[in-house]
Amino acid sequence: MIELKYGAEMASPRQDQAMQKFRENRFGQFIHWGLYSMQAGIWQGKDYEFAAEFLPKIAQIPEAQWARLAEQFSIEAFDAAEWASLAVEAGAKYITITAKHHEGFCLWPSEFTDFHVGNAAVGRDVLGELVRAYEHRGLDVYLYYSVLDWHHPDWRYRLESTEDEHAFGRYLDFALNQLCELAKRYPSVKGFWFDGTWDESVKANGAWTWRVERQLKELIPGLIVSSRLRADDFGARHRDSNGLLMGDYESGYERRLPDPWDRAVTEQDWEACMTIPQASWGHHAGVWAERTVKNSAELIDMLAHCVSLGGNFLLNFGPTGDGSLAPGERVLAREIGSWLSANGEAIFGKGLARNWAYPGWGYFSQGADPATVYAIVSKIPVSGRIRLNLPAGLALRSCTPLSAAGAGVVVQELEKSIVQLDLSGCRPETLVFALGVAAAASDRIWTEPNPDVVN
Ligand code: FHN
Repeated sequence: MIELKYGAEMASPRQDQAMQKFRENRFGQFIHWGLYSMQAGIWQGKDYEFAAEFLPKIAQIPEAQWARLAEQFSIEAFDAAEWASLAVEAGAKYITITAKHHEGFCLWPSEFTDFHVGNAAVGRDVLGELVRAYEHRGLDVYLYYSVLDWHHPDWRYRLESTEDEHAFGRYLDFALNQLCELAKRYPSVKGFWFDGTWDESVKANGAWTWRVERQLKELIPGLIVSSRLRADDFGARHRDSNGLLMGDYESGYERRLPDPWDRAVTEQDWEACMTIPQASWGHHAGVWAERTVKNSAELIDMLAHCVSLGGNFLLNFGPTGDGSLAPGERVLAREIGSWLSANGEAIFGKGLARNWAYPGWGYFSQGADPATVYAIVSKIPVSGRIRLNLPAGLALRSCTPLSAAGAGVVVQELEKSIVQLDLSGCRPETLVFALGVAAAASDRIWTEPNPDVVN
């Protein structure tokens, strides 16, 4: 073991109530919203095929010109309560909001910069409105904070001179002040989600990342901090130089999910974040983004994938520049929510079904009840039939579809420990079955005909 001053603080996952809640939530809504939402990936008529929030860099827009967009940020259509309602309809249990993205514009009136909503055309504490609205609807709120800041004159990508070191030292003081300000203004938030921490300048300041985590946790006991904040004494990120996770959960899965066979990932808490179009987090109005939009079946599959490996799924939404929710995203949110209202039992508070191998046609999940396993069937084969290979010593006692769509299932014992589900009579959507399992008492494993079978 290498001696570290700023490495991991825990050798195993946190088990306190706040962390249990994080784990049970499983499905969160990510919100990317800022000045870039008004431009929506388009500058002077040109559609930039790149993440909308990167427009100032991609279109090489001078900083002062970009900053003037705050004068147009009047967000007439913004209604925090409506946003919160849609999150509830989608079935999300928590929300992560970009308090400040790389552009540096703050959604709260910060006393440490002039570049904030209080000075923009809107002139209100938009973040405060969102925190209150989401909490009022029972959702946990997390704040996204980009350490990378394109607007601040003291930001440095790397430290090449004493002057750089001084400037960046001032920047780190500024960022810590802002973070403490956020924790004091919104003490009910459950966690901080960090980003923009990959540059050499931040990696050279592992001590600062360690201090930030400490200070925020002193201000808000039980606070949850993503691994992306942290660097250790030697600049190792997420995991310290001894391979131990820093922060409270692994937040490195971005627009990708772990291999479904990967059991190692279940040894810690983790969360994957995902865009609806291929690669834009901020609202993008271009054809490129529209062409790559995922459908609700794909997103539900990803959610189930994460849950089956004990992870959370944070699905991003990019509201438009006037504050209204993008129509396509409303539809997706409702479709996911409608699926969750029938099948959420297999998702919330569930995780890895130990001893059940990845089946290929979907996923297994399980909660604390050892007698129930959920089969989430997202890829129904052309034959309409799937096989359940039961772990040794277990028998199937019941197979109950969670939604009416699965009512036509026909269950058939093929041989000891192998059961076939014929789904050709079911409606073609992601089907979920609650499998009642128990120790095998005899060779006959399917005891009662399923009352729901339509044959
Ligand atoms: O550059 C950002 C990007 O805009 C977005 O915020 C994502 C969300 O995970 N994080 C960064 C890329 O890793």
